[in-house]
Amino acid sequence: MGLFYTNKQIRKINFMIDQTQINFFQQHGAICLKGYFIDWVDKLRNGIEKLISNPSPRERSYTPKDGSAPFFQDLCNWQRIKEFEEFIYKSDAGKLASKLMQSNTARFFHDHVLVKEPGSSIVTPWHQDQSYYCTSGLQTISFWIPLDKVSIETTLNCISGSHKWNKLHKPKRFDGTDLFKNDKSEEVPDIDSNLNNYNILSWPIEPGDAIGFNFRTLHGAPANNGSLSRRRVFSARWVGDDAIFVDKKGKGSPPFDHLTLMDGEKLTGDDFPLIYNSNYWDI
Ligand SMILES: O=C(O)CCC(=O)C(=O)O
Repeated sequence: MGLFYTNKQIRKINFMIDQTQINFFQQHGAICLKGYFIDWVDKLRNGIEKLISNPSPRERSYTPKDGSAPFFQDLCNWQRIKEFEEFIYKSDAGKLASKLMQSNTARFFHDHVLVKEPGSSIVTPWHQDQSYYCTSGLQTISFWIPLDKVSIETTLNCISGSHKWNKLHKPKRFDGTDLFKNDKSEEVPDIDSNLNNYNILSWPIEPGDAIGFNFRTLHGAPANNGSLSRRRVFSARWVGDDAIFVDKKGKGSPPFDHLTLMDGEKLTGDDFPLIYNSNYWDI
């Protein structure tokens, strides 16, 4: 890893988060954080352009059959894109994650870039990220950080309280195919035909805002076809004290094929750096 920061450097914290926000996130499984990452917008945009011009073997982009613009996606690039690594180590995201997760520690899980080009007709289907992951635990958060203005029509939608349903639905690729072979788990319910049954949280977004959501929260996002602007998103995903490795016995997403951790072991190792620990850094 190219960057090393002392605890003092990591401790430069500029944000405020109060108990009302923590309670909101714990209760609803999602929260809108206004302006928290404003200082990182240009840097993350640069990182995304570098990534698009040199994607990883994990790139999974979707090109709509109707000829509209693509939906670019790539994962786990912080070890080679310096702007992403700096964000993880130097921004306040780790401490913010630990506070919202109510965890003493925040460990980085993975980065994910999701760019819907203007006019893209690809809808992100409803899903729970936890179903795709080689980790489990209740203390989790993803920061979905748009680098463009996102209207209420195209923003992320999260189902309030779904992180507490105690149920993980079948993971599917965004083209509708099953992620794991012979997966008999329950399908995601037909939310779009029954919108009145759910309390859906969504917020219009300015660059530098973030939506934080639990890995178990059901979420999805509309197409970008009503919009003339790009929808570039950097997503940073975090786990807390209770994170363990889960052997999904198949190629999850991210794949993390090279890990040698045993089922049930604490999630540690170079891929998952410990970024924040309140026992040492909350002086
Ligand atoms: O950006 C999107 O379209 C979907 C985001 C998402 O599913 C995620 O960040 O887990």
